Amino acid sequence: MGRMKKEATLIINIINIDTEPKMERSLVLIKPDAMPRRLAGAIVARLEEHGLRLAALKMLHMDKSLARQHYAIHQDKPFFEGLINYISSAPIVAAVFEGERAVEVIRKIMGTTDPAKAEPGTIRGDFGLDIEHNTVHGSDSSETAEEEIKLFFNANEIY
Ligand code: IDP
Ligand code: MG
Repeated sequence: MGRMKKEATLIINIINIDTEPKMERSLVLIKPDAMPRRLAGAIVARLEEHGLRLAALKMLHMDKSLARQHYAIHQDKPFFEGLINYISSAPIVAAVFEGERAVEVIRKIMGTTDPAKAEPGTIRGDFGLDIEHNTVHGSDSSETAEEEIKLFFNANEIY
């Protein structure tokens, strides 16, 4: 292939990568602090209002083993044991949402980890109580999302 043609092909490929819709899935957890405050429906609604498609939904009480697997990346952090106790303290809602760049979009709608720093209008900014009791979980990358989804849902529970 000539140099010009190679360069043209490269440019076309770059344009395609940039414009192709990136359909992703993300795991969302509505954490224990949200449930007694009757926020589950409002949180699902906020995500749906942004055009994200609900692909799976269930209520469950996480046991410590599932909690440790889900938060394994934080096992050496000082807050790990507290986090495991908290997330397994009461029933929660787990959901899979799908959409273009769903991981990034959901993280924006959730707001930053610490509710004190999260923007008003975000789920954590509006509803979060403190850095631990921050109302929602959303996967932090497409790869982690697929791993996390497998912990909570069988393939035949995802639509
Ligand atoms: P993320 O949920 O925004 O991705 P991570 O840093 O992955 O934040 O932390 C996972 C979860 O651990 C947080 O959502 C929060 O519930 C809890 N957490 C994070 N940092 C702290 C902390 O400094 N103290 C107590 N809990 C924390
Ligand atoms: Mg995280």
